[in-house]
Amino acid sequence: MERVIVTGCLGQIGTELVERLRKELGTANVLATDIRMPEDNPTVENGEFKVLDVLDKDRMFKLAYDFKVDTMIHLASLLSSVAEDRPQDAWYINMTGLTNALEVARELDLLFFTPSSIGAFGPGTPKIDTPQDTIQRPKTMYGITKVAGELLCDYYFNKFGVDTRGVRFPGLISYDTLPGGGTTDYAVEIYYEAIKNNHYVCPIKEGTYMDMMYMPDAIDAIMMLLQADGSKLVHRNAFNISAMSFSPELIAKSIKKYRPEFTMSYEVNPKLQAIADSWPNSLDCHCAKEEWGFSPKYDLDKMTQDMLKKLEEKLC
Ligand code: AKB
Repeated sequence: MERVIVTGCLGQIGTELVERLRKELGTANVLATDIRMPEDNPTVENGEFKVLDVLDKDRMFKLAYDFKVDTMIHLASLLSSVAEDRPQDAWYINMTGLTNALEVARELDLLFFTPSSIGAFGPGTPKIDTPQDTIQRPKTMYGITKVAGELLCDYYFNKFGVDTRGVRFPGLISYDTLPGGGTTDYAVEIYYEAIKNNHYVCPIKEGTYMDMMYMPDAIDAIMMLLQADGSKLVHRNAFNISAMSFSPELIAKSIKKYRPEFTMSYEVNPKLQAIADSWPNSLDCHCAKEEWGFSPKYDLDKMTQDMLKKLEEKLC
């Protein structure tokens, strides 16, 4: 990996990944793209940036070709909650965007990364220690696009030899850029509200466990998988990865350790709750550990301390 194009670079993952790629590969070797160009945005201003709608395959090809990339990181996608509101758009954007990106990777012989999600599992999947290879019958449109995406990436590897790689991300928690339209977004919002109001109204029911990870570990995981020896990868696409599994009351308890005045109440959102209930409680990540050395550094309390510190600096 020497020269990279990133789609969806202004999202929660893209913002921090582009910064890391620019640091490791050199600013001139990273082309950040997104569907819009906001003003006063460090990702846009601190390096190469182009507007790209991932539905425009010709422009995607031209940008990748002209920039002479050897790697494509395709992040543009609608998340689970918004995808339930706009299922037709979600299918079109998530699948056409991915197909276009895979085609460009095939035509230009690129190393390829795209994330899947815990959303690729459904109510029929074992909930505890969810295995790497198991039943995947999601009930959400987001999950359906993620399973189809995993299979498509496998297909491009097996049929065309495209070096496709991917992980199933859990909920990602970060202080830099807010997530947009996901089911696990509550685990980010809670920290903002703790700093701003010392209170959070939680849309997810007590006792609902989901896998989560702090963004520095997620960025490390992408970098490690892209730099891993391909011959050692048995699974290649959609490795289970997770750093912790918690329910709303456990994250609230962790925040209280450092801000005793913090309180939480519940106003359950039925749409989000139904999605959360259909996802695993905790993933088995041993394949990622064995095949490419995945090893997250942050547990819940360590993440809470860092989130609160960073958000105090940002918001106060
Ligand atoms: C979402 O909640 O939709 C995402 C995810 C787990 O894929 N954060």
